Parts: sequence; structure tokens; C-alpha cells
Amino acid sequence: MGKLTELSLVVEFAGLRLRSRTMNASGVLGMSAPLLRRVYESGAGAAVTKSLGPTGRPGHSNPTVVEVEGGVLNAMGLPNPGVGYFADEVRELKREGITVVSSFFASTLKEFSESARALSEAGSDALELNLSCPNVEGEVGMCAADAASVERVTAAVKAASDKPVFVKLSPNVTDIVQIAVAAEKGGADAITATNTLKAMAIDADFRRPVLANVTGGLSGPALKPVSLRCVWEIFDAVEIPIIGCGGVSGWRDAVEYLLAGASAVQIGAAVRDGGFEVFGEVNAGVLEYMRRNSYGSVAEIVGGAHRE
Ligand code: RRO
Repeated sequence: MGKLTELSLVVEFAGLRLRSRTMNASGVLGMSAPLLRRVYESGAGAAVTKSLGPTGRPGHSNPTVVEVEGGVLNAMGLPNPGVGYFADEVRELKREGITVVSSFFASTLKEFSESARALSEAGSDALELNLSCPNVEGEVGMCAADAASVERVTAAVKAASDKPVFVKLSPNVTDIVQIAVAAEKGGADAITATNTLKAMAIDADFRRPVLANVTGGLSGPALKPVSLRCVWEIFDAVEIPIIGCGGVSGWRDAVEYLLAGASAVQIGAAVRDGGFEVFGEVNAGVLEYMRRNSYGSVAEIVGGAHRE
């Protein structure tokens, strides 16, 4: 057990050194350098960009977001300014010493490789491969549903970049373990678990689906037990670290993810409306939990619920 004064949230994983175990979830506060700067200044260990495509996209028509029981549904439709434009924002953040994880998606191996190269050259500290957006199935299919595709895309991105690669997986699959193992085989340095859960809302008065896209991705507290189960299952099957994502809104949620096997957590719905303070609150709460329970390091907590 370490001395109390030495307690630290620093984590070294996937070749990366993060000053804390929290990040924003991609898509939330990740659309511009100023917002990502605020995320980092608020205590996040890294700032994660909105998922970037090879070219800009306007996204789906409104309504794209609706509050539902226990969370939020979104069908943004991958609105983003494109890798080329955002590479400059990444450069700006790197000049300020901010740790940046660039999230991206594409629809061909060539585009995945080119985007990975461009975002790496811009100085991204790590890449997050988004293979799991639930809102574009009709267009490009959800790569994260197929283990062979996940392995192939991961390997192509690893070949194009020397940066750590996180692979973000979907809970909308029969067996997430099989997909996580494929990502690891492809060379992934970490797994992010999970993206949103496919869901929908219907308005009883209008008698129509609320979202223009009809279906969307559920995030927030209702997603937590699902993503937690995914982290739990993946932890037993892979050696690489896991980043828990889904319904973290306080330190207790973060600790539960650590106990399930996550080494870090991403926070999305809880910061959606500018709740930047949650990063500091989670960091402080985890430290306090360590003190109360005589943990010397966060590593001692990771996977703790699996041990007898
Ligand atoms: O933009 C979106 O609609 C979106 C993305 Br890229 C994603 O990965 N997850 C999600 O819930 N929405």
C-alpha cells in the first residue's frame, strides 16, 4: 500500500501516459478546439474529438436528440468537418500541450488508413477507431458487428500509424467478446466499451417516431449496466486495457467500471450540457475512495470485482 500522499490517478497504458482516468466520450464537447481545451482544463486525462470522417458531413436532419427515461437518444448522423479541417484543430491543441485522442470513422480500408495517417501526423496522442456508430447502418453498415472486419480495419490502421489505437465497440452485438478479441488480434492497444445502444422513441400524440432518423443511440444512466457488463466480459478475454464508457456521471460509476476491469472511463451524457466539473468530481471521488479503502494505486482497483 502506498503512502496516502503518493496516491495518484496517473495511468500508463497503450504507450500513453494520462494524468487522470477520465476523458470525454467522443461526440460530446469534441467539435472544436476551445471545447476540447475546456475538457482538458477541467481535469480530463485526455480530450477526445468528435468522430471525424474523410470528408465533412452535415449529419441527419432534426430532431437529432431527445431525452428519454434514464438517458438521451441521439441520431446525429456523424456531423463533422472532416479529418483535413480538424487536423489543424489537433495541431492547435498539441501546441498547448493537451493530450488529444482523435476519433475517426471511414467506409473503406484506404480511407481508414489515410485518415489514421493524417490525424497521426497532426500530432494526435492516440487514435480512437469508431467502428460502432448505430446511426449509419443503412449507409455503410456497422463494422463493429463483424469480427473479421474489425480485425482487418484495426490492422490497416495500425499499419498506417505508430500511435496507440483504441477500438470503440458496440453493445449492439450478440457477442462483444468475440469482437474485442478480433480487435486485439488486429493490433488494438485498447478497447473502448461501449458506444450507444440502438433504441427509439415514439410520440403518442403525433403517433410518429421522435427522431427524424427513426432510431438512435441511447446513452446516459440507462446504458451503464449494459456497458458495465460488456467491460466485465471483455476483461476476462483480452490482455489490452479497456476504457469504460456509458452512463458515468459520478465517481461511484467510475469506480464500478474500474472494478469491472476498465483502466479509464469516458464521460458523455453527463457533460452534454456543459457540465465540465464532472471530470474533477470523478477524479477527486476516485482518490477519496482509494483513501477510504486503503488502495495504493488505481491499478489495484482495476478488475477487483473479478477477484475472490
Ligand atoms: O454522430 C452520431 O450519430 C453518433 C456517433 Br458517430 C456515434 O459513434 N455514436 C452515437 O451514438 N452517435
